[in-house]
Amino acid sequence: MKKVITYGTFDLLHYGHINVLKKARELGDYLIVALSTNEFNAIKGKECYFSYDQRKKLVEAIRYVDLVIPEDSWEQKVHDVKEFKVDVFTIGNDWSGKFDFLKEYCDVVYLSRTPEISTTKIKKDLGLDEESVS
Ligand code: C2G
Repeated sequence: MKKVITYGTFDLLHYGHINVLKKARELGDYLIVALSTNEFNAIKGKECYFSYDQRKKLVEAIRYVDLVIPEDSWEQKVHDVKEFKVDVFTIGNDWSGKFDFLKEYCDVVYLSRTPEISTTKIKKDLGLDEESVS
């Protein structure tokens, strides 16, 4: 069984997330999503609308996803690849080149992003971004 892993916040789940998860799943037979905890999002400088548990429930409901685990540090990827015997690490190409160090342990695939949508854009369009709310 070819196992794939990807990482992300997946806040305000949208079709760009679904596209990348579909493509990630198509790289193998089993997809693990390491979902950023709120504490790790704070390290990434992101503030989530949905809690970790709410985001986990949403991501677990996606047909392409087989397992959701927490992502709480930048350093856990090598451990995760070894622990889950992962064959492929994948992520959107906004991260292109950033995780090439994983090539020592598994295949590394950067997937094209869905350009026109983002959680930030959704918040802005709904007037929920910092400028609109302040
Ligand atoms: N994504 C996409 N198209 C979009 C928006 C997001 O393909 N329009 C992809 C991203 O490239 C990423 C995944 O969806 O692969 C999740 O995106 P985010 O929730 O923004 O995750 P990010 O903050 O990039 O977290 O350790 C890695 C980080 O946790 C990645």
